[in-house]
Amino acid sequence: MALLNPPPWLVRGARAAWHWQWLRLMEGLGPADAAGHYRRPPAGFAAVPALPHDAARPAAHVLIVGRSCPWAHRAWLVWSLRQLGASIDLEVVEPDPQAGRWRFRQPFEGCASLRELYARSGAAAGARATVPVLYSRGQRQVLLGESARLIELLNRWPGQALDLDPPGQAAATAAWRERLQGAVNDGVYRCGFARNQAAYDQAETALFATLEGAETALSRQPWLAGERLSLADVQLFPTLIRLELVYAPLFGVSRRPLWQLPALWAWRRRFFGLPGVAASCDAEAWRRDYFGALFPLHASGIVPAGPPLATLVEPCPGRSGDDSPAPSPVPRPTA
Ligand SMILES: N[C@@H](CCC(=O)N[C@@H](CS)C(=O)NCC(=O)O)C(=O)O
Repeated sequence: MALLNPPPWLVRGARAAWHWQWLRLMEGLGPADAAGHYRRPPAGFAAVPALPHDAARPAAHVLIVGRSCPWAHRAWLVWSLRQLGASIDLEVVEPDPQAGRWRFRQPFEGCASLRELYARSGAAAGARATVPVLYSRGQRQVLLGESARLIELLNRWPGQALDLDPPGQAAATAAWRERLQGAVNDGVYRCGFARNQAAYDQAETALFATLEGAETALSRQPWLAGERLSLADVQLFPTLIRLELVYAPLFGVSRRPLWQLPALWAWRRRFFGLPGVAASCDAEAWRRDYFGALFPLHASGIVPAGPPLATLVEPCPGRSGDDSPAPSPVPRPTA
């Protein structure tokens, strides 16, 4: 009974002990610098290989993704938009929350986990085994494990004649990609994994300033870098489609709900309608994985109810006239 009204010294002590423990647990999610800013560790297999000679051969390569991972999602999107399924198989790995690693649903090339595949490909012992990964069946080797480079390689891969780095807007695409990578794609993690208020404030300010810049760009053109769909749009989508479902409630990214940025809202709806995009979105899996796995941020492991995905890709609430038809440069696949 006494604990219902604990003495202040006990509350103070418990808070300090919990905070100390929390900081130790956060180290498991990722390193921070001395000022408490989250610093994403570098990816393995980051060197960009040449386009393989057997790139067009059916099933010679495999793109390994996890459903909840936004970095994997961008690679999956390029795979879908350029219809690369004829030459690259898609392998979806599942999280193993107890072991904290990705595992294959069926043994893959003799491996039960992604870590085994990394080790067999020559990764250092103890290296992070991250998705996405492009794997060569011929070489029995991971070729590339860094998503920003991987989407560029997949854009050069023989496939659908869609160029997601259109020459006429190359500079704008590159500038947006660079800005998004730090302030938005990693920015939501910088908010969620910040170790103190100042680190969070800095990341959150940069994130919303960039989203407001995107809102301005999208109020005068259909796609982020201009008239044509590009890798900049591909990079923005995985973060924005998880905003209300995961990042706002879990990472504290809730300064402005997206419906207050109507051009961004309409852009997200337009992108969602592109071929293959909806099939890459599994909101239930995202919420289960994030709320279930990120124990230091959500110790109970309870997965809260969230808005159905369909409500996030409806016309912007309370506004008419934003429901612009998709000026899609993506050819529809024949049935
Ligand atoms: N820099 C990598 C990061 C990818 C990444 O962090 N993936 C996470 C899932 S969202 C992962 O696989 N983590 C597993 C681990 O750290 O062990 C990329 O962009 O490709």
